Amino acid sequence: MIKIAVILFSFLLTCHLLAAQNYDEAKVPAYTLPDLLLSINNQRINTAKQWEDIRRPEIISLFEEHVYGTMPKKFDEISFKIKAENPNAMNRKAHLKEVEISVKNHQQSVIINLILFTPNQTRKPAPVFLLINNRSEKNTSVTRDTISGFWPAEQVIKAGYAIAAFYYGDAAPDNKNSFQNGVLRLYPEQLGSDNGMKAVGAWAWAASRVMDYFEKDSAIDASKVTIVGHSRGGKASLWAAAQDQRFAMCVTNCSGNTGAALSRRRYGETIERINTTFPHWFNENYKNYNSNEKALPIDQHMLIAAVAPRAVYVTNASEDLWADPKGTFMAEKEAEKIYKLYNLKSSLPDAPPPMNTPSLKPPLSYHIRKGIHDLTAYDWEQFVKTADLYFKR
Ligand code: GTR
Repeated sequence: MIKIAVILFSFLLTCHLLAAQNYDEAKVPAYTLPDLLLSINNQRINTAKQWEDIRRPEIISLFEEHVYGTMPKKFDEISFKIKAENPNAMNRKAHLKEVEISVKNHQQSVIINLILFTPNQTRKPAPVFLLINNRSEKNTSVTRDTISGFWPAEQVIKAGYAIAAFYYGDAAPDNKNSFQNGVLRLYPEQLGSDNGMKAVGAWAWAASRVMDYFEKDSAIDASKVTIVGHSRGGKASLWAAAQDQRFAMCVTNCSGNTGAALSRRRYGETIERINTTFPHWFNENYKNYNSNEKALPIDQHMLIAAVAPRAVYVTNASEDLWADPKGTFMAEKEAEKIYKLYNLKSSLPDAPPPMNTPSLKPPLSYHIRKGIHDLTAYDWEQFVKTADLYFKR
């Protein structure tokens, strides 16, 4: 009887939360965004140096404390093993490496399996796109028996870039009962603290370990690594690039709430909703902001800004209102202030551009694709064009 009552109660609660999602622009509450250029001690930030010395580190700590959890920097050991290799993959167009990245800490270990294709058309170290794969591993098939727009490796190789991916579940299973069975085994202390990282933090941590590998592979130009993520993977790619400055460019595709969209707008998915459905993504402190966005000392424009002066590509899809396209574009627009400190001019238009009309020019790029919540060959085509401009190829 009690069990039935509990099930009924959680069902009603979920219905209530679902019904509460707003898609009406007129119902977006009035809000004030936290000031990017005002430090916690009320110091005005006027220069790139002040930004780098004071405000940026402050913002990263605030995101660690209130949202994604602390990012562990140390571990006892890292090793890389080439498990399989094929220098003539993709009809001789690419060199395939399957790399086992093994990290040890406190006698525990985690293995991140990296799939990497480098282009054979050049002998020079190649710039690379790294995808945090949050969908089926079929998308990153090494035999290429499946070719998908989610990771269009042939297309990217043809453009002269290396392309890589790891499966996010290697770092943290995407499940509220088992997310601990990955990177978090190395850092058990994180689990006991309210500001400890959970799954999104672990996915971003793993991306940094892949970066550690890229720095050792002479086929890769580690100064030209683009980290790509879609949706929950896009929240992780943005967090990875914000705090690990070795990533030269970040793609955050349809990342929505607690990705590139402003939380304070409460349009589409909200903090309460995301914390309820996915309690294993963000830290415990973040739950204090359920229906209480205005108490947050940050909003997501500050995460995009933390990537400056490096390049960021933000996207949306026209049918993906859940991810709040307007609030996403507005967040990116806000970040312009920081690029300006570096004398970097943004080419973003004043209002969101029409569908399928990318604003490509780095360092701040944006497009809204016609269609559903997805990562497609069209999106990748634009990322490659932007990388060509950014890396002057
Ligand atoms: C949804 C979630 C979004 C987004 C998406 C995805 O259910 O509400 O925040 O992460 O999943 O990852 O595809």
